[in-house]
Amino acid sequence: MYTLHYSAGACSLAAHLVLEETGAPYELVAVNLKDGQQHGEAFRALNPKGRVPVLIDGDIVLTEVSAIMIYLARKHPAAGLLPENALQLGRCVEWCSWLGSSVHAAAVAQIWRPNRFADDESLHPAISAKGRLNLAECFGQVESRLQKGQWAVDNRYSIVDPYLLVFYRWGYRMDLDMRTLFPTWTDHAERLFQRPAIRKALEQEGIGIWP
Ligand SMILES: N[C@@H](CCC(=O)N[C@@H](CS)C(=O)NCC(=O)O)C(=O)O
Repeated sequence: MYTLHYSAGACSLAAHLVLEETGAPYELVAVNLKDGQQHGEAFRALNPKGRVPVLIDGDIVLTEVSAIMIYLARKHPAAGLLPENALQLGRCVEWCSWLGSSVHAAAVAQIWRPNRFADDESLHPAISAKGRLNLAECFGQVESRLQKGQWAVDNRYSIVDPYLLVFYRWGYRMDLDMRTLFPTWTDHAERLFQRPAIRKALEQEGIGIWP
């Protein structure tokens, strides 16, 4: 039995979606990020970085979205979430690495957490504005790399697809009209929403895709 520490709609959603796709039993533990629970002693003992997601598997404590998704995919190969083929595997890591760094840790953080980049609050609007430009460039790249009717890597469903959904949802929270701006990515999100595992995990978190 796995335990996933998550926060509704946070990047931990990708790990949750993958966990649900594996069909393995798990329990969810909600972490209240707004109340700062991630900085409390109990949570820091699990993850000194003070972030979700955290996956517990027996004695194993694993952090970082991509690491958790890769671990789960390899532990449950029948779910077919991570290719064996060297190039396809490389493509999956290429996507995950970029989504976790340039998109999440840089662009998104600049917009939502400018305090990570400068203590001087007068600089925060400029940092967020630059984050919006960075995000627009990244989202444009997602749109041009995806192909209508296809999954991200060689049209083979993988851990990359649910990870993309996290950012698609966040687009709306940043007041981007995702449907109009990114029609191919929207088609991708709509196809994800047809998958029972995706619907179930979203329901468990009490969230949807569209506002
Ligand atoms: N590099 C980490 C990032 C994790 C992360 O930033 N999680 C956010 C939620 S999306 C969080 O826990 N934020 C709480 C905070 O920054 O205080 C990963 O990929 O798992």
